[in-house]
Amino acid sequence: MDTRSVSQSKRPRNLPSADALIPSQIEPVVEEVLSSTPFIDVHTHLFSPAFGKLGLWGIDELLTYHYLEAEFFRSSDMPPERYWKLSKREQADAIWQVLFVENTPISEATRGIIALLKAFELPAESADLEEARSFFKAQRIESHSQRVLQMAGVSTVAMTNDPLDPEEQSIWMNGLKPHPQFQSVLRLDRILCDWGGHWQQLAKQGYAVDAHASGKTAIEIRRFLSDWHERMHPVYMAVSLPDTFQFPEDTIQNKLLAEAVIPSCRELDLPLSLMIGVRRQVNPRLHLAGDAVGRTDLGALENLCRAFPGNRFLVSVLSRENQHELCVYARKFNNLMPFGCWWFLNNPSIAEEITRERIEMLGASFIPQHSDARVLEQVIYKWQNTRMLLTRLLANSYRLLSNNGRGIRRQDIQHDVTRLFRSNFEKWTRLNATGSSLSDLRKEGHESDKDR
Ligand code: FIX
Ligand code: ZN
Repeated sequence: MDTRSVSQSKRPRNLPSADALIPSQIEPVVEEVLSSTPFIDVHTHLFSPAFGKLGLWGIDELLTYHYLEAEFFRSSDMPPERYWKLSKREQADAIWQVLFVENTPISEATRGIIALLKAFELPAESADLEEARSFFKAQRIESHSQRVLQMAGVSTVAMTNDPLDPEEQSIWMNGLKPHPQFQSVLRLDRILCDWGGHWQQLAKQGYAVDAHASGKTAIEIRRFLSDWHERMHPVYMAVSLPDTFQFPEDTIQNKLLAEAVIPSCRELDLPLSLMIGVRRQVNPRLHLAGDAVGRTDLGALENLCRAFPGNRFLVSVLSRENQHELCVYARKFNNLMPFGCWWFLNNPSIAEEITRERIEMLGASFIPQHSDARVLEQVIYKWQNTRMLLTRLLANSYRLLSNNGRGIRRQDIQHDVTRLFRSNFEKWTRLNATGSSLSDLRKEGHESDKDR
């Protein structure tokens, strides 16, 4: 018996088109497309130069990144209380000595520092940081930030802007010139995760809110959000939520979410980013490095996506154990866009597993990565790593597809890479495509370098 199905036997063989790549060309073309496509970094803690001291950059900030501080406390006998009393420069020296001089920097975060030093042609094995310090001291932040984004292959970054952060607030209130490469994001952690500690700030600004979120509170928060929308022009609103997050549940947080934030997002046509699964301050002695992770009940996300089909949700979950479920929910709800391998997941082994799973389950309908950079130059090594990983993963997917009988053309690869690292986000946030290519960025970088 002929085992071919009727339709198979009648259909002419689907021959690869003339411009299809031969298998050995696939990986180099994927690599080339990834390196020439400017990415959008959809979540960072960076600031445009106009924010002054809030924007972190340079070797001392890089070495005192909280990822490295956590590793430092594992290899040093210095108690955290003593470390916090040191100056930033002394802290950086201590971390360099322990993690880079006395030990081999094989962890992901320490390797990142080495990659950065190499990118700026700075010594990676010296006993002190003097040369690196004088290099960064000679930079002007305006041209340096442009050069760094160009080196990272990133056209645009999304900042994290909390209107209740006292330092940021005054900068926004004094009027801030928007920067085309630094998009703002309205972060709601203070409002949604600690209403008790922050409602009075809104009340002082003239919004009729109260501690119990009763009466006109929800309407007034919507007015507050719309005022800040006018001031900031954010590309989305965002909140990070604990692993214990439940929805629906009778809490102030959920009341504010359902009656203020979600309707505001709909009205202002903004997505809401939910970053779920953090266990804040499990070890307060470590300050920012003291947060951990917990598996969450993604039934809460299911309920939100189903209850609010007119809203768009950008979602990252911190626990490795929640990743497969997130993909399943994204298959059920097209108002859900998974993004990034967040924080403790941004390691090659875990990012590989998650990204492969997402490609297999969602094709190109997700955003593979964000840098979460807190210090400007981190975007260089973080995006270098992402491009390296995606080269392997995408090339493998195209090889499998080619074996299945579909010709792969350069334009197919370009289409997918643009979708993954630009247009999924542009479409979700209605961000206008700038159309700037990496060669435009390079030109801009060169020009500003000359200005120095
Ligand atoms: O809540 C967040 O946006 C987290 O990404 C950060 O607060 C966290 O400390 C971090 O830097 C993770 O990469
Ligand atoms: Zn973050």
